[in-house]
Amino acid sequence: MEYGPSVEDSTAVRDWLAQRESFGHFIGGAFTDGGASFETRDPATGEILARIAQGSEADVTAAVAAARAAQPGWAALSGTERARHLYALARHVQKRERFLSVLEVLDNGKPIREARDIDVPLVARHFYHHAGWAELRDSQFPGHAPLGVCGQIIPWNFPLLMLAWKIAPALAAGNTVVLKPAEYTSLTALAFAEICQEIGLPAGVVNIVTGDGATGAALVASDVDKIAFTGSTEVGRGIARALAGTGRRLTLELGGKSPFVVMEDADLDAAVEGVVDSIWFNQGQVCCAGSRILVAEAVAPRFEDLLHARMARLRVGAPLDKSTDLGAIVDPVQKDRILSICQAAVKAGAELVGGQPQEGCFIAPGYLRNIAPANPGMAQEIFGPIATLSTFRTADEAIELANATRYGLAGSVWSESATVATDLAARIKAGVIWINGANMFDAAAPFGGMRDSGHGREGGHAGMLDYLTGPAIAPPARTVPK
Ligand code: TXE
Repeated sequence: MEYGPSVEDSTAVRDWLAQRESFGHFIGGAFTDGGASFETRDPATGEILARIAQGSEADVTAAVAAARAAQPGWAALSGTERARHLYALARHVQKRERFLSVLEVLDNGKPIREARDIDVPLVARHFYHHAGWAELRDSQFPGHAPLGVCGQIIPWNFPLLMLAWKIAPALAAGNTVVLKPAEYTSLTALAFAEICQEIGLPAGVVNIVTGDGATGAALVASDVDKIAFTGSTEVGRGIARALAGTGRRLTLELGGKSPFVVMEDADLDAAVEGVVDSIWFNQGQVCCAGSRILVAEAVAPRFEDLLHARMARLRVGAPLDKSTDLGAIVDPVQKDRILSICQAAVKAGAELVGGQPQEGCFIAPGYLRNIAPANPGMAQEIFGPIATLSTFRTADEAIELANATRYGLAGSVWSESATVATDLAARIKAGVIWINGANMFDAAAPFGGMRDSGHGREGGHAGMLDYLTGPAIAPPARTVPK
């Protein structure tokens, strides 16, 4: 029996958009109206979805004032009370799982399978996990205090998930927030604002100001106690310069060019599947994507055959179609950026396999082979569905290649030997290493980079510390068992 394409129904989301048309900011528990705005589009079709408010300096100031006013009350709640709100956010995200997944797909272009099975469930998981930390804060972080008001700037590749990574720990610690979503993808943040209203989150605890880089810069310049930024290394550097000497806290989660190391004894089928999860997940628009595949020379021909065959079976197409593997690139500007890096790589001598542009915002999966270490495609983050493929002879050479980057976000090692894998993992300079796996996330596992990939951690105990002051009093001395 043949199955036709099964397409997720978007009627509920379209009704929701039609009722609103134009979205204001979410400040002090209510939506604003009027003011300058811009269009947000479905990258798969080019259709205009809604108009979004362009946040001014005055909007940012109003949002920070609302967050400042709400913060003492929020921090004074018992851990159990704060946890109750975080549990409610988690539960309501789960209840609206389908709605939020479809909205994310329309705004961002990612395949529905990914939004529904990965992004939105992880959003709920982050709020559940951090509800636990809200309850445990005083016992686990004695003497620490919340920072106050946190400004949070997020990118467009995982819009709702990045919101959860930022808001959940901040609230658990007793901070209030002003969050700025990316200009391409504001819609799920605004739907989340409605959830905040629905669960009765105290006004001003979460504020959302939409807009572009200028709105983000206004937030950086505002009277906040911390900036948490995820985005490009260039913008992250500018933010670090702007905050230098102000005493304000800063965490940066920036780009990457993560190595994906396949040793001679690796399970090659599993490793090929790992590449699919690594660089062709979310069209390669993933900060920790395993974008530099490094394969042991002895198995490289066999690995490449398998890779090529698997790549040919991937389906590029309508993001709401449940059989789609790769959806749309988020915006034509990003598509052009990806293609120009690939062209430069080819001009410098690399061979591009697949990776052809298609009509609209689509690019077929691909990889660059025969690529020299100095090729621009090896150095720059492509942030699209194109990996590089190079070979090595020895483990030392693999490490040398893996660390030949200014980034240090993630890495992945494939070997059937636990000794080989753990030895290599320890020698790769990156914040996160996966063994025989890739792009695996959990709210309990701290995520973050080193070098040009930024600093600070999100998730787990380490992530909580980035939203708390240092201990005001010395923690109780530990007794060492004899
Ligand atoms: O990022 P920007 P862009 C990388 C990736 C991508 C490239 C460019 O390589 O191709 O960056 O993407 C806000 N002050 N990553 O241009 O501009 C902006 O409005 C304060 C990797 O979209 O860094 C958005 O909300 N904020 C990355 C956010 O910063 C500013 C994810 C990210 O946008 C600002 C995204 C300013 N001066 C891109 N200028 C990752 N680590 O996952 C912009 N913004």
